[in-house]
Amino acid sequence: MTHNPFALPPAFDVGVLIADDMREVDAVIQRRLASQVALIDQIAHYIIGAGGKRIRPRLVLLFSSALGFAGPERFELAATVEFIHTATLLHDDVVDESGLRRGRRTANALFGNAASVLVGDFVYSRAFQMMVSVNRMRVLDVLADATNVIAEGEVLQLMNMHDPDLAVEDYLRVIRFKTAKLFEASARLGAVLADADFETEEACASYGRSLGTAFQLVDDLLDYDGATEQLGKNVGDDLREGKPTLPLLIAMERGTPTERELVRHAIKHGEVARLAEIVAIVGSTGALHATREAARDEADKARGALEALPATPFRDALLDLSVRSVERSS
Ligand code: GRG
Repeated sequence: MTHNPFALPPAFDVGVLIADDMREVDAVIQRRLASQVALIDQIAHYIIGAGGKRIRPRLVLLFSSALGFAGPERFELAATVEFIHTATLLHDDVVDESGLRRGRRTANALFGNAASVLVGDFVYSRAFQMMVSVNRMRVLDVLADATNVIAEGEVLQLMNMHDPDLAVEDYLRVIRFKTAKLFEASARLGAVLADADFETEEACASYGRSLGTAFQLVDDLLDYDGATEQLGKNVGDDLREGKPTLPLLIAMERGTPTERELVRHAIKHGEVARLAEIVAIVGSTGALHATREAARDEADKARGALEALPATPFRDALLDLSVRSVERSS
């Protein structure tokens, strides 16, 4: 079988329902990635070709279809949110000095920081050309707001680094900004395209927000759980940066004084020498389990929001996605 870089891992395959639509999105992605500048072409194709789960474009497609919109603008906007996501990854891997992404060396590791940031800028500004092309002010409104909030989230996260006393609500604020906002915008765009009423649009946005929050909670717990090859990134990266994520915050709350001190020290100093012990503490205190439960609660909320939508196979697919997003191990 030939390798299809756009195939969704089984855990995220919501069936053949939108398979044709996703192929259309991939065609837009390929067309819109084109640049006469060889290095842009090379790096942009490198990161996009590595695949990824394509969850955000799926939200645009599933919500617009669930609300009866079938115009080609949905492909353009689905590709747009994937481009915004890709630009943030290119920038984030530079900021985090990450070496592995989607099971491959990161663009910064291969091509250098400057090229990664600049190609991120290209992909990001291409996304703006694409969103303008659908000629709807509300679309610009939603995406300008989302990208601004994502950037705020990253800066907030930077300010929280190495702080073992971070409050859970401040941690949650960061993940709502840096991750959930783009999920929210993707879902909302489906409703905007379909000219849905205010309540329906807010329900779609609410699903996206909750799903995105659940998704990041799982992302954070996998950093202390997943095997590297399954995860496609390096376990312990968050600790190396001194990121106080929920698994660590809960482990400190529940651990013995000695365990608490070990985790505090690791956050303060970005110390990974005792990663194995910290992974053990996160497991034995039940912090991993509690983080997964927090994600399940958010996914429940997401499912509740779907009640505002008509019963269609697209809504069923969104229900399914909320379960798989939380139970995933990669
Ligand atoms: C360019 C608007 C802009 C902002 C720059 C660096 C930055 C500010 C934002 C980074 C935000 C970020 C990387 C959040 C994490 C989001 C996240 C959960 C990424 C992983 O998403 P998946 O699992 O990735 O959907 P795949 O590889 O499947 O596409």
